[in-house]
This record gives sequence, C-alpha cells and structure tokens, in this order.
Amino acid sequence: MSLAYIGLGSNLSDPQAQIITAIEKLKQLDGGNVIKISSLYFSRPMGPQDQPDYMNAVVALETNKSAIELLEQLQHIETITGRIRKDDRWGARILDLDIILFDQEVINTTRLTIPHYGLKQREFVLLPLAEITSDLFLPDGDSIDELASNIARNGLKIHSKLS
Ligand code: A4P
Ligand code: MG
Repeated sequence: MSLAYIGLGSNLSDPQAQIITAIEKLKQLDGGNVIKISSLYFSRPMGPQDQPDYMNAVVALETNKSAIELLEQLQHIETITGRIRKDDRWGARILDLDIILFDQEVINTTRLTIPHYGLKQREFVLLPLAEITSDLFLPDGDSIDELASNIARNGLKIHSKLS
C-alpha cells in the first residue's frame, strides 16, 4: 500500500457540499482507504481575485494503486461532480482534486508532478496537511510542520471539523 495526500478545493455550487461529497467518493475508491480527514478551511482565492472564496481540505488515503492510476480515479470523481475543464488557469471551479504527495515519490511527467508543484506556496494546502500529519517530510527534506508554521495565513481559517 502507498500513502497519498489529496488536496480538495472548491469555490462554486455550495463548496462545503462539494467537498463533503468528494470525501464520500474518496471513501468508496477501489483499492483505497481514507485514513485521515482535515478540517474544512475557508481560504482566499489564489490567482484571479474576482472569484468566490474557496473551501479546502486535505485527506490521507491509503491506496494499492499507482500514482497515475490514482490521478485517473480522482479525475473521474471531478468529472462526475460536474467539473468542466476550462483554460482559465486558477479560475473558479466546482471541485479540484490534486495529489499533494504520494509516498516519497518524485514524479515529473507531462501528466503528473509530485510533490504538487504549488505545495510550498499554498497555505490552504500546508495547514490542513500539517493538521493531519506529524513529522512529515518532503522528498527534498523540508519539514511540513516548519513550512506550515512559516507561511502567511492569508486569512485562512477553519470552517468546521469533518471527523
Ligand atoms: N497534474 C499534474 N500534477 C498533478 C497532481 N499532483 N495532481 C495535471 C493532480 N493533477 C496533476 O489539472 C491540470 C492537469 O494537471 C491534470 O490534467 C493533471 O494531469 P486540472 O485540475 O485540470 O487544472 P487546474 O487544477 O485548474 O490547474 P492548476 O494550474 O493545477 O490549478 P491549481 O494550481 O490546482 O490551482 N485558491 C484557493 N484559496 N484554494 C484553491 O484550492 N485552487 C486553484 C487551482 C486556484 N486558486 C485557489 C485554489
Ligand atoms: Mg487540479
């Protein structure tokens, strides 16, 4: 089994309901087992500011799939929740599921970048990730706890506990 951390984000169509539904779908994934769920966080939009605030969370998922198979599973969940892929980078979306980490694997292909390329700059990923882990280190040796405690909060706040 591998241990993956999945980042969830939504800022359209009742974001809280989108995240909760997505977590239910993650629990049903073939070959997977959700082992931890962070709180649900309110965050300010990164990128274009003329879009609603986001809800973000991070889930720890044990899986017997490879990283690319997991990406396909996540993209299937995004598709069935009604996400339409657009060209507006960092624009509003119903549901975004990103693989933040996959064991200590480092992957740089056209379809997959792991660890997630924006991880170290995103308070809405680092804080929920630090909440559900302790003493987690990135493949490059950086400590998640340290990154999380040093990043600007940018208005990030806990909205509710999910577990
Ligand atoms: N891809 C590569 N690496 C990964 C990975 N580790 N996990 C590829 C998931 N996918 C990965 O993704 C585009 C392609 O990235 C996929 O086909 C996959 O092969 P996408 O989901 O279609 O596009 P995207 O997510 O819109 O693109 P992008 O630029 O990755 O968006 P981001 O960086 O995820 O940013 N503000 C707040 N507060 N909270 C947010 O969650 N999210 C975004 C989206 C902007 N602002 C935000 C938030
Ligand atoms: Mg994405």
